[in-house]
Amino acid sequence: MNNQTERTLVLIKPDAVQRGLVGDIISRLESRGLKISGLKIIKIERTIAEQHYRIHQNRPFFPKLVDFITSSPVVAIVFQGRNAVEVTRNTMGQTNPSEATPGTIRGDFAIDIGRNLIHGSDSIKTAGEEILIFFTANELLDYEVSTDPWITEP
Ligand code: D4T
Repeated sequence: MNNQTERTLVLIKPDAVQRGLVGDIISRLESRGLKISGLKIIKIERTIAEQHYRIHQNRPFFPKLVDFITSSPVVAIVFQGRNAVEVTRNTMGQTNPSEATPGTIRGDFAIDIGRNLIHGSDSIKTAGEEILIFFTANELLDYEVSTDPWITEP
């Protein structure tokens, strides 16, 4: 992985899995130019969810947030590419889907902040921490594809 490449954690949340939006969401991020480094479907355990969302532990919505993210399977993905953190966040759209710009994932498919389809790490530092919660080092692959120089200027 060269030093301009970042990795970010994406969780395709239970609402998106239940609604059959997994393929569409992956496709948007993949066609943007991000590469899948790791991918799995999991049912998140409560202790893991509480750890992942610990920054919100004193907010009123915390119990419902943990209930929701543990209610049904999620797809966990590590995406890799130049500016992966920022690119993923702006492809997702605003946290509150009612404010998200059309053309973004949330802006096209969601209306409720408690059902906002996708999580993406909010900084490079957070991404590093979050990836470690969901993936071991040997579950993440760094590989080249022939389109690399057509997506990112070397
Ligand atoms: P996640 O973490 O799910 O990617 O969302 P964001 O990074 O975009 O937003 P966040 O951390 O501020 O919120 C985490 C998660 O909590 C839900 N939420 C948030 C909620 O249900 N009610 C609220 O008032 C807020 C602020 C939505 C996302």
